[in-house]
Amino acid sequence: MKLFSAPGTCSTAMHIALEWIGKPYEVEHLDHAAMKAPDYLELNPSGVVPTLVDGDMALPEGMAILLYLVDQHPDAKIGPAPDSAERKDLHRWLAYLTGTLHPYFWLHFTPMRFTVAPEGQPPVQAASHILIDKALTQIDQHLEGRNWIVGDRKSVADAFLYPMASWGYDLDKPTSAYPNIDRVLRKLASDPAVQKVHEMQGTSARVDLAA
Ligand SMILES: N[C@@H](CCC(=O)N[C@@H](CS)C(=O)NCC(=O)O)C(=O)O
Repeated sequence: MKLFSAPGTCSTAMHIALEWIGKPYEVEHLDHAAMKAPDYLELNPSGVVPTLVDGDMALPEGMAILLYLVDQHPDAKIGPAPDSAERKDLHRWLAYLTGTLHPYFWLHFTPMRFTVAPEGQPPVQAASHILIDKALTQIDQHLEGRNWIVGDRKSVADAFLYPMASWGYDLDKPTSAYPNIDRVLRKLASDPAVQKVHEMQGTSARVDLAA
């Protein structure tokens, strides 16, 4: 398997999942220009990371990749099996994380894509902070009294929360203001697989593990 990724982005989640699986894989880190190059656009017409290549197959879209990895590697137990009662919860939370929380961060990071007026960018960012707070509050409430997002073991849903909530540490209302998310992020930041991913990316955990 080969993952096309970029340090610190959402594709960190798929990289963590590959580490949890523990089988040989390759990662290629792309910069912005490489994501828009014709050979990469053949694999991922959106020109974004992640893309997973497995044999002849190239699969874009984070949620699709994470579910593929769960199902192709059942022994790794990185998500509930398709016939289990908890599987619907994995779908629900992956859909929310990839389809709601993640796009809210696009408004924060790339406000210029959401307004045609330069003076419109600060209000777009301000709106993103309200939306991100709403989503992180919902996730934090869900995590109250729980160890992980789905069931009682870590899953690809937690892996996807990791980069999203890591971005949140830079906001005016930082991720540390959401105690249950902060607790899960701390556990993940201490996970050897996550630490290996940081090392391979040349990044470091945003959670202050000493605090
Ligand atoms: N719908 C895609 C979105 C992926 C996405 O937004 N990736 C970002 C990094 S977190 C990216 O590559 N952005 C580059 C760009 O938008 O030009 C997915 O879920 O995989």
